[in-house]
Amino acid sequence: MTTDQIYQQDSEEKPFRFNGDVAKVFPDMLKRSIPGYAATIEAIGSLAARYAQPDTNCYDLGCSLGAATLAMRQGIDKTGCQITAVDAAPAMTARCREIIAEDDRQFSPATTVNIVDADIRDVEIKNASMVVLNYTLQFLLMEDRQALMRSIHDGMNEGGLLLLSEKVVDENAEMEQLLFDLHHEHKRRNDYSALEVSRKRAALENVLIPETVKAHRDRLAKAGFRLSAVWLRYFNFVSIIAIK
Ligand code: GEK
Repeated sequence: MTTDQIYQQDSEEKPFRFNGDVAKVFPDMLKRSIPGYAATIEAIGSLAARYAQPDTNCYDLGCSLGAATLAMRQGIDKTGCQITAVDAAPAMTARCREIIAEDDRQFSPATTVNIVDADIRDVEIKNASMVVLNYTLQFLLMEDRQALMRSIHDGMNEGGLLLLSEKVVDENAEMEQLLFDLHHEHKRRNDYSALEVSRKRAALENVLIPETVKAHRDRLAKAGFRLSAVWLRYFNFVSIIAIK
């Protein structure tokens, strides 16, 4: 795994982009930056075993290098499933294709994966038994989030499962400060310097727009999901499951 040193060198203030430099270090970046990331990937495998249904589609929206896609594929134990993995960053999908091809060569899995270069807002969801938005919605314009959630809901089969993981903000300013500080310390423990942490934070300003847990659950309910629950919270990162 190549170590993320992007904000060691980069002193210029530029917004964060999912480019080739990021794709190269991405697994290390996620592992060191997102508390609970490994747990979400593990749960996606378990949930795929329960929720992916025969002859249906599963979606990984904002797939990056395909970690959630691979977890879903390993979890699925039904026949006739197809995974559509979508990302708008060509540097991500190019590397994702190599990773999935290597998995195909090694394991010849029954579930096929279709990697699509597209904006997730333009993808038609249909006959879906499982949809994953693992830390992706936070990068969408706020005004586009409800419509996306509605189109995901409408393209899912009854009883289908959506997994939504996000960075969040707390309603209470004091608690938000504490959670913010705990995340900062977590990154410092994972060998990011204070300068790297603050540069990355500046680069993500207005690129990653977090909301409260309540805002996410209200949106899911408004989109038509019958149930939702937070199954993981680690500082200011949560993962929610919702059922149609
Ligand atoms: C994982 N899910 O490893 N359309 C398509 N892709 C998008 C869009 C969009 N509108 N906006 C952002 N992306 C992955 C991790 S990373 C999370 C997801 C992070 C893509 C973007 O190109 C990037 O690859 C991904 O969403 C977000 O489980 O970097 O914090």
